[in-house]
Order: sequence, then structure tokens, then C-alpha cells
Amino acid sequence: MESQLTDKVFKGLESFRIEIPSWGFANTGTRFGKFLQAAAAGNIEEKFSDAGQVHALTGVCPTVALHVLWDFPHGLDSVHEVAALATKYGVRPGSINPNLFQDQIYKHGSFGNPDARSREEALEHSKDSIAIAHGLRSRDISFWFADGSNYPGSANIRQRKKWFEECLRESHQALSAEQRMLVEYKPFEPAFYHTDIADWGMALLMARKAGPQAKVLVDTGLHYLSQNIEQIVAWLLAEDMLGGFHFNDRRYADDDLTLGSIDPYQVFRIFHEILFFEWEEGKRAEIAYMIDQSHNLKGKIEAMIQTVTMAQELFGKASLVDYEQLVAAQKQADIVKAESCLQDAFASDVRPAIRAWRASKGLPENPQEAFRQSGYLERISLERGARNMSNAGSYA
Ligand code: RM4
Ligand code: MN
Repeated sequence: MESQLTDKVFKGLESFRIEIPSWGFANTGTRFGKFLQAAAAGNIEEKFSDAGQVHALTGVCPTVALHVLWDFPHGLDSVHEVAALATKYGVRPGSINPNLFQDQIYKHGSFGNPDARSREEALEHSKDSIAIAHGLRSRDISFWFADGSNYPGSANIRQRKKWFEECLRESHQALSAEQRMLVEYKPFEPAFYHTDIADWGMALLMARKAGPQAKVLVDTGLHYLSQNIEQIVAWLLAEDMLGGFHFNDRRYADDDLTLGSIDPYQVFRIFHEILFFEWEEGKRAEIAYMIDQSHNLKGKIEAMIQTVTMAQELFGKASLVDYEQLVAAQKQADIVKAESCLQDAFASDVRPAIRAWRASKGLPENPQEAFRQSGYLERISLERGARNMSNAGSYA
């Protein structure tokens, strides 16, 4: 690759960091069962240890997304322990995810629940999550709501919208000046008739009503098939309302497949819209890149390294788009030339440049191979195996 292009890839990689989720290291399953892995993390210390490995080998995952219910067994009182573990394993707490969908009180929703007490408890949990984030100096609190209904007529859709607005506004008031509220959306599942925040437009509206520190979070797996996600990204950027991403890939719905495994060109196009925006505006977009995947068959740490590596490749490719040429071609309505700007960048093999960048940072050129050589997986499989394999959860 020409040195000018290598420079572009280096520049892109310098700015690219991606957050990994604590829940990606735990044993998870499908609706039908869990297939256990001996090496899975069973507690917050093990999750930090595994995340620390991914960061040590890739150098680009300095933060870990945490789920309040799963990672803070004593709520706010767990903050010190979590902070100490983060220091011990060389990664920082990242976005804090309230859990407003698992407790029994959320059977009919959280902020949209017709029962006032359930809404109050949801609000309490939301404020606790914000306080936890504050205690850990985490900037982002990511809200995802499972709220919705399964049958026509069973929910007052407009009333629930009002409750959502109220609760989000009140949560927003609890934010400190440097914190942000990210509002995620999902078209369906677990609700199969209506979902309270079902698409980016609803999330945008809710974020606007919540307050100035609220932005939209785009989870790439949570759209209807064939939806143009990069257009959503471009519009949110133009409105200064894009807060961050949950990256994953899918073939059908919320499949949680590893990023780029099905449609790498789509991820490239998303990165392109962001980098093009930054080039035109001459400023960085304040976006949190996060992974939201849990792997039930692939090895968890390997899958995470594979995802991070793929994200770097696609970001590196998007960094190669020649904007001067692109803008000129767009102006002249030269469709083929404009399209080629993207296709040429996408077709470029950036892997040698990425390996060189890693070497320049003292990182292993092939993090996956380095992980396999490290012996870490064998060690944790032995240490955790007996506990993990006897712990077969049943869905029946
Ligand atoms: C949802 C959504 C959220 C995640 C939960 C567990 O589908 O993607 O971000 O926290 O799953
Ligand atoms: Mn998500």
C-alpha cells in the first residue's frame, strides 16, 4: 500500500477506540437453552480480567460497558469494588446500562408500566444507575427499554408515551454536567405488537424531550431488514443527536452475530458517513463506539478480539475514502465515479497497514494468534471449568 494511504489508515486508527461489553464474557444462551463454556466469566472480576486481555492485545478497548443488575450485586455499594477491579486489570468502566427489563415488576413495562409503583421503582433504578456512573466517572448511561405490548388494544400507547417523557425528563435532571443519557430503540422483542421506543425517530423525540444531554444510541442489530442504517446515522449526525453505537451483525433480527460477519459493507458505509461528516465539519463527532454482542457458541474472548479487529479493518477502509474526489463526483452527478470512491476504499487491503500500526505501538501484530499462544484460555478454563460446567441453567 502506498505510504500516503498507510498514513490515512494510521491516522484513522489513532482515533478509533471501541468499548467491549462485560456481558460478552459471560455464559449466555438462546431462548431455548444455554451451551456452557468452561472459560466463561462468572463474576465481575473475571469479566474485567477477560476484558483486560482484549485490551492488552488490541490496545483499543480501554473501557468496558457494565450492566447494573449483572455487574453491581450491591448497587451503589459495589462502586468501590468495581473501580478497584478496573484498576487491577487495566481497563476503565465505560457506559453504565440500567436494567429495566428483568425484575418481576417490569412484567408490564418500566417507564411505560401502567402501575405507578413500578414506574417509581424504574425511576429509582435509573437514578441509582446515574449515581453509579457518577461514582465511576462514566460519562454515558445507556437506556434500553423492553417496554411494549403483545396484543392490540392492551396498552394505551399515547399514555405510555407521556409516562416515558416524564420519567426520562426526571432521569435527565439527575445527570451531572459531563454525563450523557443515550436512548436506544428496538422494533420488536420482547414485545411483539408494539414497542414503546421502536425506532430512531421515536428515540430522537424522546431524547429531545428528555433534555440537552440526551442523544440517540444506534444498535446495528435493531432495525427492520433492509433499513438504511447509514442514512439514519447521517441524519442523526446532522441533527447533533448521535450519541453512540452498539455494534453487532445479524442476518434476521437481533442475532448478536459478530460485527461484519454477514454484511461488512454496511459497517463500512456507517463509518464512512461519520468520517465524511467529520471531514466536512472539521471536527470530531462525540460518538461512543461500543460492541453489544454475547456469543453463545464462539469462544468469548476470541470472538471479542475478532470483532475488534474487524472494526479496525472497516474503520481503516473507511478512512481511505478520497473526499475531494467524492465531493467533486457528487457535484457533477458522476454516479459511477462517486460510487467508486467508496468501492475502491472498501476493496483496499488495510491489514498490512494495521499490522504495522500495531507494531508501532508495541502491540502484537496478530492479536488473535497472540491470544492463542498466551495460555490464558487454558488457564481460565481450568480455573473456572468445574464451576461453569455444573451450572447448566434451564429455561424449562
Ligand atoms: C437489547 C439491547 C440492549 C441490551 C439488551 C440486553 O436487545 O440491545 O442494548 O442491553 O438487549
Ligand atoms: Mn444494544
